[in-house]
Amino acid sequence: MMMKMKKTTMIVGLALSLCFVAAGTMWTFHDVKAEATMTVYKSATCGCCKKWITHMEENGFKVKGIDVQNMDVIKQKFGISRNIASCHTAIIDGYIVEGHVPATDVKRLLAEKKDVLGISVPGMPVGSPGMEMGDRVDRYDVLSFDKEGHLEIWQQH
Ligand SMILES: [Cu+2]
Repeated sequence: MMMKMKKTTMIVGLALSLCFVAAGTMWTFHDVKAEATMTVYKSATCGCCKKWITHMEENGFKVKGIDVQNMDVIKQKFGISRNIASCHTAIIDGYIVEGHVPATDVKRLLAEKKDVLGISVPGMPVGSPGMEMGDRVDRYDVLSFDKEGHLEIWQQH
């Protein structure tokens, strides 16, 4: 009987350590997912869009750029209102990333899995990733938005 109990304890212990290994593996998978392929809709002539894609790639994202004739169609398709719109629209892991959002904010969005449609940097603030112009850096906010059009400050820069 003692032998059997010891064996059970060992099995429980083994199962627990396997759980920790599994949890560790899940974190690794999560990291990979955070760097899932991002699709970026942009116009073919948009230079700052290309620069933003380079910024994302430099931060570990796999990016697929798609050139479209009319970005208004994309904004309508994804329900991006004028007050949060920017030059390019990206989709990753079911989220919308609109405009010159820093890679760190996208990573946080994918990690926290907040119940929002996406995040945006409205317009094209100077100094945001892809909008570098010498030493000038304007302050700007990354906003989160939901289906109802509620906006919240996601991160201040
Ligand atoms: Cu731009």
